[in-house]
Amino acid sequence: MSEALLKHPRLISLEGGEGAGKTSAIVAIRELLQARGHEVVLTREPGGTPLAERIRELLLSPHEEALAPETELLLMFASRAQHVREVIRPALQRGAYVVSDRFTDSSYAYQADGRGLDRALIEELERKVVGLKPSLTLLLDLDVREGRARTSGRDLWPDRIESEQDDFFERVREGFRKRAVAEPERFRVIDASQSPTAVGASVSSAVLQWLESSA
Ligand code: Z5A
Repeated sequence: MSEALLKHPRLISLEGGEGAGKTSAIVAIRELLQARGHEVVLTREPGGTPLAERIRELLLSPHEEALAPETELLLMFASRAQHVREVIRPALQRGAYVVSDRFTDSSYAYQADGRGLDRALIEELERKVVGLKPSLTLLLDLDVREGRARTSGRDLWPDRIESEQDDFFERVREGFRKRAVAEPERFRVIDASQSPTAVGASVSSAVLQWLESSA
């Protein structure tokens, strides 16, 4: 088990609420990095390996028995531990860029700010189980209702977390925004209410500036 938290220079994450447009933004980042000759691994959380994807199913499907917040947190970290060991570390070690649709910031926002779990527990899990932190995190910030309107009608049923009330998602949004203020060197906040083309352009320009400043 690792104790140190390494900010890896080729690990990038995308964060934000439901419907913020992470899926399209991640494609823009891949194109930009590939055009510069880099290998790029796109991945997501929870999930990213066959076993972690099974944990994702457990996390997102509705159950007759309510999932305790602690169970939810530990399953998020079980999925992340597998993902880091099987996909992220090997890719970084061979020199690839890894772009993850969500990473540990989501656990702080959803499980600490949203569910009210102890932040110190998450910090300890992050240090001891994950050991890695992105160097660049793009926060796609969007009004909660606008995000929900974008995704409503997409699925037959909302998943277990999507079924939460707006006040839960307001706490999550606020949690992300506070993290961005606390770590301005790592976060770039993108206005996700713009058109998809404008969001893609803002994301690409943020990544380009970051690449140039870290060269
Ligand atoms: N979770 C957690 O609690 N703790 C953790 O540690 C982790 C995760 C890692 C699953 O994640 C859930 O797990 C998530 C957080 C929790 N729960 N929630 N809510 P997910 O990433 O699979 O779920 P998501 O973030 O909600 O995915 P999403 O709704 O698909 O969001 P998105 O990827 O950002 O959006 P998108 O698929 O790119 O776009 C959604 C729709 O909006 C689509 O129809 C687009 O065409 C449309 N769209 C996108 N951009 C625009 C713009 N700019 N204008 C108009 N319409 C747009």
